[in-house]
Amino acid sequence: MFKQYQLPYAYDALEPVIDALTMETHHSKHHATYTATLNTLAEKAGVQDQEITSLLANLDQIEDPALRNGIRNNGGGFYNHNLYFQIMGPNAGGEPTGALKEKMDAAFGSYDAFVEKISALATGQFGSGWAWMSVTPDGDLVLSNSANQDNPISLGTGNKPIFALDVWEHAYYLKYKNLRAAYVKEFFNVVDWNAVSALYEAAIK
Ligand code: MN3
Repeated sequence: MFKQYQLPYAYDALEPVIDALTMETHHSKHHATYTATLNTLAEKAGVQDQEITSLLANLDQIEDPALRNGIRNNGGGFYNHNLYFQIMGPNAGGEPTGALKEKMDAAFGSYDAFVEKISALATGQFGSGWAWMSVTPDGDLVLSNSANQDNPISLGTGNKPIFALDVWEHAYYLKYKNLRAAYVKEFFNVVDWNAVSALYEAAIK
């Protein structure tokens, strides 16, 4: 049974960057539906007891193409939003600190350069998708984007995502309308770098 990440903050806690109605719809409708559908499909495929990361890394184990595709999309939607909601928070923003900051500066040059690079990936993703910062098996940091609910795990990169930026229209359209770049620019004001640091530390262990 896959359990949806429960928000430790209220739907309106990320105002004005993310409006309350977007948060409520995103978490209680979109994410809840991905989770429920994943549970139904995983039961059918007999993979309901696997870790989601292992399941997404080994989609080939599911022989039925329709089930495999459904689990790729809904399992991705489940995992991706768990991460996205986890790395946001109220009274957040600012810049990373400690070991994560040092690693990001080494990988991308500076925090501003990181923002520039991942923003380009987020705005440049054609159609629905995501932008990512991930840890490689060697402990390096890399940026990427992906379509639909794919992610670095389901794409078989072997990398562990620690930062997820949702650029599906449902993530921003109520407030930002067609202006994805405006949403991406504001998004960094609600990033909880303590949460990203914790994910980084776990990923390099
Ligand atoms: Mn979404």
